[in-house]
Amino acid sequence: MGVIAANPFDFSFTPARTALIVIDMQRDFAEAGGFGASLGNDVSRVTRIVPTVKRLIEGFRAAGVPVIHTMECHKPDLSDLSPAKRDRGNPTLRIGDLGPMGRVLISGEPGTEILPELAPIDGEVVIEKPGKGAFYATPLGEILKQWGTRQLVFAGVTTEVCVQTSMREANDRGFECLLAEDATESYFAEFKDATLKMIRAQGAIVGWTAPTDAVLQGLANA
Ligand code: TIU
Repeated sequence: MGVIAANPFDFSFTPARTALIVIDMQRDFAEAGGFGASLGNDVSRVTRIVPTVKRLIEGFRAAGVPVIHTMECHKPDLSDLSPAKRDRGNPTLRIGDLGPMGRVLISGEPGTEILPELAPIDGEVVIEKPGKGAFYATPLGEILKQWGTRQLVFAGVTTEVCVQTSMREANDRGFECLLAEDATESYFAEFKDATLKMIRAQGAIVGWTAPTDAVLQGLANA
């Protein structure tokens, strides 16, 4: 058993039943010319957390606890992209359009790739997801069931969109979830802050939050 000093109270976990899920640390959300920037966002907020996410990933690798990566992306024929998603907002580049980093959020395109500093290593699961949540229309739930995973640590972007949606999906599927506070980011400081608060409110109604140092300390002592 391990314990992470977390909010609103300690998070107990069993390393053999735990996994780290790194949400959508893709070039398209972090680099100029990508989808995030095309929506009018300041992407430097995302690049700032890369060293912390890297430290978290390396800690899980060192502890032998699985790391799962997700990528928000769609099939080249757009058959998994609903008009409701494609037409939302007023981006200068829509999903599937050709931009400076290839076709936006399309599987296999350069912009869709995970940032090189955080790239998956051999044997790590990479989930391509067409929705904001990591469980919707993906094999993630089945994989975690096969592994016997019960607890999930989350990191990645953006806090209130794909991370929170995935955490809520996981919570409803019976997982105990912790979000690494400084290994997640939003394009909006106030949205990140509100999300961390709403996750751990009401006695951890969605889950726990903790700084990366506390997560790594809990892993090292487990
Ligand atoms: N990965 C993810 O959060 N996708 C988004 O589109 N997020 C925004 O905040 N736009």
